[in-house]
Amino acid sequence: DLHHHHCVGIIGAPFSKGQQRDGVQRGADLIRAAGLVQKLKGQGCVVKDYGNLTFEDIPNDEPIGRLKSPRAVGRANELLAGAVLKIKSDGNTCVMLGGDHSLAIGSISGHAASRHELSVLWVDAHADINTPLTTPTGNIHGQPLSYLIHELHSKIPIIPHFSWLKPCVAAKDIVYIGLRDVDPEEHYILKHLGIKTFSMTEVDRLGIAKVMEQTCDHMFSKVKKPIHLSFDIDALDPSVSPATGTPAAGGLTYREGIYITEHICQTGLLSAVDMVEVNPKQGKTEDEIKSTVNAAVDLLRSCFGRVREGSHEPDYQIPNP
Ligand code: EXY
Ligand code: MN
Ligand code: MN
Ligand code: MN
Repeated sequence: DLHHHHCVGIIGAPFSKGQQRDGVQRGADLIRAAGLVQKLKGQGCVVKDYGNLTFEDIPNDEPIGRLKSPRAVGRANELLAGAVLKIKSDGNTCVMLGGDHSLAIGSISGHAASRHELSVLWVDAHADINTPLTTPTGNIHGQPLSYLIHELHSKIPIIPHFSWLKPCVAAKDIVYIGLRDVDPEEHYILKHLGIKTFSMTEVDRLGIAKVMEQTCDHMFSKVKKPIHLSFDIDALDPSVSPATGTPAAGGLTYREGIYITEHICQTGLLSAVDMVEVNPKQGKTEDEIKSTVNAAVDLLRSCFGRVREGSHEPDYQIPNP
């Protein structure tokens, strides 16, 4: 609401090498061009845009085993982790605009470096928890959580340009919402580690309000940790956000997405947000791109206090004639 202001620091990460479709590197600038900064300011946020990171080209980045572009992904995430740590140290809630979801490696690492412990809320059609040895595609955007989780540390090989990375999240501190396209190996990992998941089946069964109640019960069972929200736009149904690289039918409605972000805002514990996988080149029409980008902007607005019932300044007076 308007009664306390959110300090928001935005970092753009125009990076696409965690997957193979061109265009996703343009997500950050499109979300900005749709008026994100002005809209957040208009709802009372204090916003600092830290601009876009520049990622150096890494020649001869040959696959390692199945892993594609390993050095580029490692290096990009090292840079991003530093930028996120700086934004957190400046006292902001960090917004990372992707780019593909491999960027969660750096975003969560940088966030964790600024805080004792985090809860991670992963909103996605996919589990993104393949290891470098289970990945069916070699795309690192399908793997970020395996690099970040303590319990999987022994399953991650040594990869060049990843030596800076230390696991920083406990399996019990992760909650998923929106799953509907999970590889068998990933499903084993989720069950084996006892990770809390609300697939689309649970969203259907419980409704989004109970899902969020139970999500918060799980995240706050002991101490109230800062929340890292990692929002993959493909969590939403492709009818809402078609401009994304790996769309999956049967996703969250626009309203369910907004309910998630409104609810997380109300906890007062939101500390960093990723908004990833917006890919304009995957939209078939201008309207498809617009709908996807607008959904991303609206989700971010409700992360930072916008509520659908409306709001007003505490000292507002009806004008006298
Ligand atoms: N599970 C598949 C893989 O590991 O390649 C697909 C991953 C898609 C990941 C998208 C971004 O969330
Ligand atoms: Mn507020
Ligand atoms: Mn993802
Ligand atoms: Mn996804």
